[in-house]
Amino acid sequence: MDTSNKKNIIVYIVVAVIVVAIVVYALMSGAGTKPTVEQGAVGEKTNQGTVTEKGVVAAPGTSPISTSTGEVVTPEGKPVQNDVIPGTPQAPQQSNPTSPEALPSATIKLNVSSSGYSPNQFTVKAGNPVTLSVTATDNQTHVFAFDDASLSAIAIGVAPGETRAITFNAPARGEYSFMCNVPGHAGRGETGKMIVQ
Ligand SMILES: [Cu+2]
Repeated sequence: MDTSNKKNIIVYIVVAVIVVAIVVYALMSGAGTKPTVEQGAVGEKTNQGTVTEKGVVAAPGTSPISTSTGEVVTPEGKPVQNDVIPGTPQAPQQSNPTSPEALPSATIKLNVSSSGYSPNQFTVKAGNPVTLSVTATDNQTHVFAFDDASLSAIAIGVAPGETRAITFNAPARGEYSFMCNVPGHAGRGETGKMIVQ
């Protein structure tokens, strides 16, 4: 093998290593996976909710999804925070009582009763806006909450028969368990898991 062939091989190897590094970096950083938000004229209904001046609103009372950044924001336009006390101004806001039929088609709809959550598992995309609804299908009050303190702000409380929703920014990839935090309810099986991909 002469010197120029050796040089060529080295160049090929260097180029291959750089290409692999770029691909790995792109996959790990989620490059190209900007939050997706449906665009439309004010008043128009999309699969994520109704377009308003503040963004797309899934149900009256929920935090809007900004049509410019695709992030769930406060009424002042700042990204909501997932790790604050539920109901505070920085937190994603839960909706007023609604009906499951009135919610946009992209909503992840959970039922809860003394026999548990149904479904008890759902999958979302990291960084994307998620609307989740909870319906109490029995004659009890239930409170949806995550176990992880980093998602403390995402909570939904429902009275017997009631449906409410919340729109939040999905966290980083991983598995996040949830439960009903009314005393005794998690212990009898009101638990589940959110998978973030
Ligand atoms: Cu419960």
